[in-house]
Order: sequence, then C-alpha cells, then structure tokens
Amino acid sequence: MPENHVVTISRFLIEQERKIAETTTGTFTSLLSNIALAAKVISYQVNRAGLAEILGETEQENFHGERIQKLDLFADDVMQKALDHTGLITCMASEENEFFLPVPENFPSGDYVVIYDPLDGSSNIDVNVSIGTIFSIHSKISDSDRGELKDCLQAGKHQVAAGYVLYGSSTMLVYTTGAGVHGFTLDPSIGEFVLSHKNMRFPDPSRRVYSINEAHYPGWETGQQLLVDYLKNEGDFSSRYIGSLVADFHRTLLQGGIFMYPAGQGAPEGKLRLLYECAPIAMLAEQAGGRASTGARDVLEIIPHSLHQRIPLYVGNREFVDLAEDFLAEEDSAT
Ligand code: P6P
Repeated sequence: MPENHVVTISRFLIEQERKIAETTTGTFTSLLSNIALAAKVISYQVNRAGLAEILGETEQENFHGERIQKLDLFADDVMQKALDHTGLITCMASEENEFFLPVPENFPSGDYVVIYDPLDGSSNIDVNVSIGTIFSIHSKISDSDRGELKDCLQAGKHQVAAGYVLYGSSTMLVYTTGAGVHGFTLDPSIGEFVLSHKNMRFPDPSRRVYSINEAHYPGWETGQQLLVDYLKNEGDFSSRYIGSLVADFHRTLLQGGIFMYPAGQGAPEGKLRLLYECAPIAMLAEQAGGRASTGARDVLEIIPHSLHQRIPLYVGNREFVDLAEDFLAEEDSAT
C-alpha cells in the first residue's frame, strides 16, 4: 500500500473484521463507526467550548455528588443518540447515569452492550486541558432484548472491544478488539479518523515516568508511600501528572511508565470506576503488552458487583506494575 494511502477507521475495521471472522456481518464495524461519529460531534463542541455557551457547570450533580459540566451532558446525549437507534445494542451504561439504559422500545435491539464515560476529566474543560471519552463493549449474556444489569456486570476479560477518544491538540480515537491497539487521528479537512498509530505498544521503559497525584500522599497506605519514595529517590523516574485519565494513560502508552490512582483518604476503594474507566483501559494496556492491576490483582479478572464500583488502578509497563504490586504486597505482609 503506497505510503500516502489514507486508511480511514471504517476501512481499517472492515479489513480487521475480514481477518477475525470469515463471514463479516459488519455489525461490529457499524457499531465502532457510530462511536467514531459520536466522537467527531463531541470533538467539534469540545474544540469550540470556549466560544459556545457550553462551558462551565450546570446546576445538576451526578449521583457521585460531582457537579455535572454542560459538556458532560452534551457528550452523554451524543453517545446515546449515536447508538440507541442502530439495532446493534441491547443496552448501554453511562458514567453519568445511575442505572443502565435499555434500548428504547421504539428501536430494534441488538447483541452488544456499550459502557462508556462520555467525558472523563471534565473538571479540566474550563482550563483547556485534554479530556476524553472512554468506551467498553461486551456481548449481551441475558435473554432480554432490552438488556439486564448482568449484561453490564461482566468481567473486563470478556470485553469484545475497548477504546478511548482523546480531545487534545488533535483528536485521536484509540481502540482494540483483541487484535492489538490501533490509533486514528481526526483529519478535520476530510472529517475522517485516519490510521496514524498502528499496533501501539508500550515502549521499552527507557523513559521511566510515574504518574500520580502526590497531594494524596498522606492518605496512602505505607506500601504506596514507600513505592513512590523509591520511584522518586532511587528509581531514576521522572513525574508527569495531567489529572485527566485518558491524557495520562495515552502519554504512558506512547512513552512508557506507570499511571497510578491508589486507594486513599476520601477514596477507600480508589476514585476510578471499574466499568467506565479501568476495565477498558486495562484491555488496551494488556493488548499493548502492558498490565493493569488494582495493586493486588489483574483488573480484567474482577467481576463487578455494581455499575459504579471503584477500584485502585496501576497501569503501564508490565515491569513497573509488577514492581508496584511487590511494594504493596511487602507492606501488607509486614502489617
Ligand atoms: P485527582 C478526572 O476527574 C478523573 O476522574 C480522571 O480523569 C483523573 O485521572 C482523576 O479523576 C484525577 O483525580 O484526584 O487527581 O483530581
């Protein structure tokens, strides 16, 4: 294929589906293409947020008690409308909604379950820091054609796909269907996501970067404090922290390192949500040759007990995640 050949996400999906299944039904390609469409619409608004009256907070709070930003609501609505009529899904679950969302009665249902955080890191919107959409796709396991809670509460290892959209200096869509991790950059001149990062993998950890909010240090368990002390003083690491999971993970994936959001004061199970953030990020990490752990066990092995379950997250190069587990286990065994 000539170097200058533009490979759009739709073309790449079709080529990948041909490799995975002899008979390509195209439903999966259609599902991811609809998510890509939603990403374009959200990207347009995010990139003009400073101009449109869409900045800032609403009077509403989500049931986590977090003030909902106007763009959160917009992004949630765009994701739902991009998927609900397709006949491809049986239900959805959004980080912005307390309960799962059955496909409306007036639309046909399908076999997939889409779980998503429509705009993660939204507290960064008003200061123009990169934010992201995260999505996780399962096949339904219930007999209901409008979905059941158990369709959403599946272990991350059963995901059929996962990905994120990063609204940064450029808009990128990064996804995996279990056949590697592939990144596409939105070309505004043609309105298409174009293949820009094929087969993304954590690089050998030449750049030893750890990423964590050190303001929470006093609330960490001792093993976590000793781990960060080691990384700072003996591990020859540098530190980067954006405070937006998609941006922090994307940098870790491209440059190597480890991102950590441990349990701590005010977040006894950790802050990040298993279904909407950690499980999709974990599938991407494993597919890119890395690891994702709670500090004690693989994220992908956890069977969720509730839609908004939170867990600690350690994700990045395999050897760094292993190191983190060693520090935490050592302290546990000492106490
Ligand atoms: P803290 C954003 O609010 C978010 O959910 C993630 O995107 C990010 O990694 C984390 O919270 C940042 O949390 O406590 O460092 O502000």
